[in-house]
Amino acid sequence: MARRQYRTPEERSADPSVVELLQHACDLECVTCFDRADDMSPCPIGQEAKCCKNCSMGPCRLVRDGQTGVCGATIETVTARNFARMVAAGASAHSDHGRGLAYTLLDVAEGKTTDYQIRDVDKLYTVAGYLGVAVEDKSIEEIAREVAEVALGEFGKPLGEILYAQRAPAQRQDIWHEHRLTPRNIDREIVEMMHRTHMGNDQDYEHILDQAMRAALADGWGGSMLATDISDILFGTPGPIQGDVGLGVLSEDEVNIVVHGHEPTLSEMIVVATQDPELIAYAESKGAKGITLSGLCCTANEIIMRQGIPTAGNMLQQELAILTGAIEAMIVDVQCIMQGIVAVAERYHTEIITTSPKMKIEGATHIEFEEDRALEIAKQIVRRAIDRFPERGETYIPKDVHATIPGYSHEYIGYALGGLYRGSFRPLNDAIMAGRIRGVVANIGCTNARVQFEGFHRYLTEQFIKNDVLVVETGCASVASQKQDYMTPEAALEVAGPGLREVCETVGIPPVLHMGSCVDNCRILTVLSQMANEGGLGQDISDIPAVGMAPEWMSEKAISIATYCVASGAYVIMGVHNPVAGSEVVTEHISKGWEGKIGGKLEFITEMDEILERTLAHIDAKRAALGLPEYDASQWGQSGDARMKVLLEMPIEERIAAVYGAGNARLQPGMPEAAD
Ligand code: XCC
Ligand code: SF4
Repeated sequence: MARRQYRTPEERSADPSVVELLQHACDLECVTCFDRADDMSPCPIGQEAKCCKNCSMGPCRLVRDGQTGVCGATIETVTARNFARMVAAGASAHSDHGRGLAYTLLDVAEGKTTDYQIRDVDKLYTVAGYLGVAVEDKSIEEIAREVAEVALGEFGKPLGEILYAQRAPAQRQDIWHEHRLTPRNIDREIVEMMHRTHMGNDQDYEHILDQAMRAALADGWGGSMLATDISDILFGTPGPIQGDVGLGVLSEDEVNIVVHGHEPTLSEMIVVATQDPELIAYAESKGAKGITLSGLCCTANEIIMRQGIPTAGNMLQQELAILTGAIEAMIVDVQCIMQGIVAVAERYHTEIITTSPKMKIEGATHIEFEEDRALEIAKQIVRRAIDRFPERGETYIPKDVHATIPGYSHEYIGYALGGLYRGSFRPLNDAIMAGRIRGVVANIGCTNARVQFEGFHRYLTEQFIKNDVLVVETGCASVASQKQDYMTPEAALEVAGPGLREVCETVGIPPVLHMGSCVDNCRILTVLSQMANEGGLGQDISDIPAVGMAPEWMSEKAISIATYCVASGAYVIMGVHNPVAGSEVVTEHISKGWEGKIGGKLEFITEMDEILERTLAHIDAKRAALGLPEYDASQWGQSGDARMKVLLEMPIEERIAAVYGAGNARLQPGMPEAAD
């Protein structure tokens, strides 16, 4: 039998620090997800959604043309059902996260926990407005209690529709009503999705996929949006903050604690505990110089954008982080946590600590987190980590740290563009209308062991900003750009195209904006809505020259996000593989079919350059449909710091000639240079 082909570290990763650790893993003969991916090809039947196991007359494998399941289910029904169930699972994960935060807010309002506070009162008032909670003559606590109660009602109210649907542009709301896509309540749409895909129910692929859109909208405009809003109320609405990213943030001589997962309730308390002078002294008593906290996955996004806590890496770096030998404890809550970390941790002194009542891993320590004793438990966990420090052996930390400025919330972008009193998206719309900014790409989602780690993210982001496309990012994709040094304003000078560079220099923003974690993709929805409402770029999200993408997606949550963005009018491109490839009809339906029906479309494209081409073509087509001038890079770039920088790098003679024209007598070489 032919030996299986293993990819080289360079084939596995576009991030040099990860290449280094993959080589280290190889030297140690430590197995990671990259090896397991090479060891096991994806199941060809499951990959294309040709398998149904929804009842015990199956599992049925529909591999021949025209073949049906024992019950008669067609390939269209089976692929649509499988896709719909991915949406339901993804929507449930985001939404359950949102529910947890609503309960925390209720606890704070009722005084059941004093470890959390309401940090952003303005946001509380804003959200009260969205949820129809009157604020006159009420204390902050009363408002917070009512906001929490109405928010919790959104998950299961018996009548009506989710309130946040009204935050979409009017035309979008009409489209949703016309096709009965407006979610009624969050839980109901997910439950109905599971009901409809049970054996013997909905067997019309279009009808199944309509409900998939409704369940996804309940995520994007429901559970995720509530998660984001309540996180802002409790932990503060993000604004730009300086931070560091890369595995090099791990410390050689301090206790390293890594928080990994998604929910800010846990990580925010660990932040407080690691700053406790008593615990720092305790760490010193064990021979450490202090405590270094860092984050992985979306937890990292949550705490870097609010507290400036460094990010160690993204999803696929979780095992590799432990391979540094430098982590005393990895504290996890929910979502995207690979069981493989326990086996890697067993080779080291690292303790894996699970904390959520919803998740345990065999071989990990479980210390359950309770909101009313949050800080006490956080301190207990930190103390355990410190106790491990004397057991630390040899370390292998890549020297890889990158500066970043994350935290571009909807609110901050409005402020950056319009100022404190007249926060506005007008300058952004104007820049797109003029063609300085060609369009917008939301590059989001995961990293995936089946494709080269960050290969798509890095290549595509670079190409987009070179082509004057403003990029906004969340989740693991954003970590790739931060490690690529694209999330500092200086990146604009180096890489961005001339028009985008002018805008970035004027406003002082990076060409790639960090907008948060994966639930924060709803921030992108509200930004797009405001752009549509601002005027000049059509009436609806589907009119805006913008594309969403998750080229290295892996989770069911990513499928839910893609679906709610499409149902909100966006063109969304996903990479890796097409999970409905088993049916050409369904593949066509989620693309052209959905575009005809609701204005957005979903495509799975596995070639980088094809993603790039289709994205730019879509942006240009939307510009043309709006009657905007054709994108022309040669018009821009004659102003601003970039030109200044080029000038300053020239020898003085050339600089004078460039500024004043050759032979101009006003300045001659040898005259004193102006201060830089
Ligand atoms: Fe998970 Fe949110 Fe995907 Fe990253 S991007 S792998 S879902 S951590 Ni959300
Ligand atoms: Fe097979 Fe139909 Fe049962 Fe699915 S529901 S496993 S297609 S018999």
